Amino acid sequence: MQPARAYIGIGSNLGDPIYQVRQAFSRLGDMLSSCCVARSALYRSAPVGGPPDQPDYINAVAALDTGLTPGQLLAVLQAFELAQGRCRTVRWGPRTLDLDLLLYDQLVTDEPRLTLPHPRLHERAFVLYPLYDIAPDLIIPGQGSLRELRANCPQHGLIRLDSDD
Ligand code: PH2
Ligand code: MG
Ligand code: MG
Repeated sequence: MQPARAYIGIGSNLGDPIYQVRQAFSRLGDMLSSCCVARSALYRSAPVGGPPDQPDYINAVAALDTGLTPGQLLAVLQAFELAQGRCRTVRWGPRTLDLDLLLYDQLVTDEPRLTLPHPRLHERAFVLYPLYDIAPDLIIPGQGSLRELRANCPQHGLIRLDSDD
């Protein structure tokens, strides 16, 4: 069977976020039945939503070619979050690691545990800008071209970090 192309949004704002995101890249690179084919730059931004007074986030996006189903992939991502100390308490509260399945090929689904494309992907600068780094020609089902979505999304202070930051 042909592998699927999946895009994973990575976010952290606790426990040395740059380290957490690099660790996540490394775990995604070592996954069974999957191959990490692209990694974006790292970006820093103020928290969007959630409780006030959270630290800034570091975000990035990775592309995987995977033989896993969306459900299997989600389970692996959640295991990686737990392995990096994620506790689920406050919605949109601070976290050591958040791994969001953004897209799985052009699949559209709305199940209790998984909505694809990710429901807020199209309005979040901290997802659109790193995603554009690695897949500028992408079409987001139901939303249109990534190029246009990004062009219409203000950066809101999003800062692209140099690779040796
Ligand atoms: N994730 C959230 C809520 N707010 N803000 C930024 N800047 N980056 C995130 O990854 C983020 C957020 C919920 O997942
Ligand atoms: Mg998230
Ligand atoms: Mg999440």
